[in-house]
Amino acid sequence: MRIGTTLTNYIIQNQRDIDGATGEFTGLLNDIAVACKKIADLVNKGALVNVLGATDSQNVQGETQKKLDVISNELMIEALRHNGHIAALASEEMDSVYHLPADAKRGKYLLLCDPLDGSSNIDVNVSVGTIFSILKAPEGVANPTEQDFLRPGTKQVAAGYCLYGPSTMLVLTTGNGVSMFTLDRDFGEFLLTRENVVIDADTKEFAINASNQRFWEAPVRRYIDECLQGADGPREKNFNMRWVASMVAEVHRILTRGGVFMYPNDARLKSNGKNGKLRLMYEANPMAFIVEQAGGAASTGQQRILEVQPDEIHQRIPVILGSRNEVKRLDDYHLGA
Ligand code: AHM
Ligand code: MG
Repeated sequence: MRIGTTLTNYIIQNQRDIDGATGEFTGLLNDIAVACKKIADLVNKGALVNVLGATDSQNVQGETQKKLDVISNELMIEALRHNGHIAALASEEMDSVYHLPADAKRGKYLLLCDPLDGSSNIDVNVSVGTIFSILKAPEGVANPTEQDFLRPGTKQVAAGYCLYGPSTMLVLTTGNGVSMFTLDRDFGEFLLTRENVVIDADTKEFAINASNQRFWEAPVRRYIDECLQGADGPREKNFNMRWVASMVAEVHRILTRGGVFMYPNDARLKSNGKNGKLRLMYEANPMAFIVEQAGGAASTGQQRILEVQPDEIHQRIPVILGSRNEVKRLDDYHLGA
């Protein structure tokens, strides 16, 4: 498609490739884009509009919510609840499924989102993002329940993220490759700036929070240890390391220049009863879908992320994703352990 075409036009053109899609799907992506533009505006203005800092409330994960976490969640709901494109919404910032007002028309999609991922970065003016995953809603159900959301990532109709960085970019897959759009603030539109994104199969760059090293399991320890030995070790090449602590920025870098990202399970998380840190349904699944659509891979170390059957909306999962030969190597190390 022509570089510079608007997101709306792009979606209309692509809609025919999506099984059973009607104008509703275009409408839904448009609603999400509207919310993202509003969030982008607030993230950009920051202290000028008094949105930095924390609230005194916690989300279901027991994490203190930032003001912008709460506002972004409200903006997503506001953009979606009256337009008739979704049947229900689930978010990192809400304990349970959000049901539409009784008088609102029900649409045929379910939306899962992390309205503002990487929010520990807000106050230090580093990139954050919105992540979303779209599933089909069950037919004829006015108020879908948590059970209706619990589908593996392979069932996603579309997924994407919006990165609030030096530029605001929306990255999207509808299962037919990955496209990137850049927000033109003069026109208020996302314009197509890159299509058919491909992640190199090999890389010399990894991303992991190394402060957790002493808690890692043996396969991750071995992998990172070998990377750090560089040209003197078994990998026979030097590696570079990055950690933004913002998954959206991390995945965007990998889509741009390759790499592997890991947030594995570890002894510290396990002792707190957690299976990894990141959430399966609105962090790992949408990112796994995007990465696979760009020719990369996404795994728990034991299993393809997209095939994991969820047990609950806020379920956590170990995540390894990016350049496929590195993900394969990590899978092999897990298998051998
Ligand atoms: P959040 O949803 O509470 O923002 O947490 C998710 C973020 C990811 O963006 C990032 O990869 C990770 O948490 C960073 O974790 P850590 O602070 O442990 O390095
Ligand atoms: Mg998050």
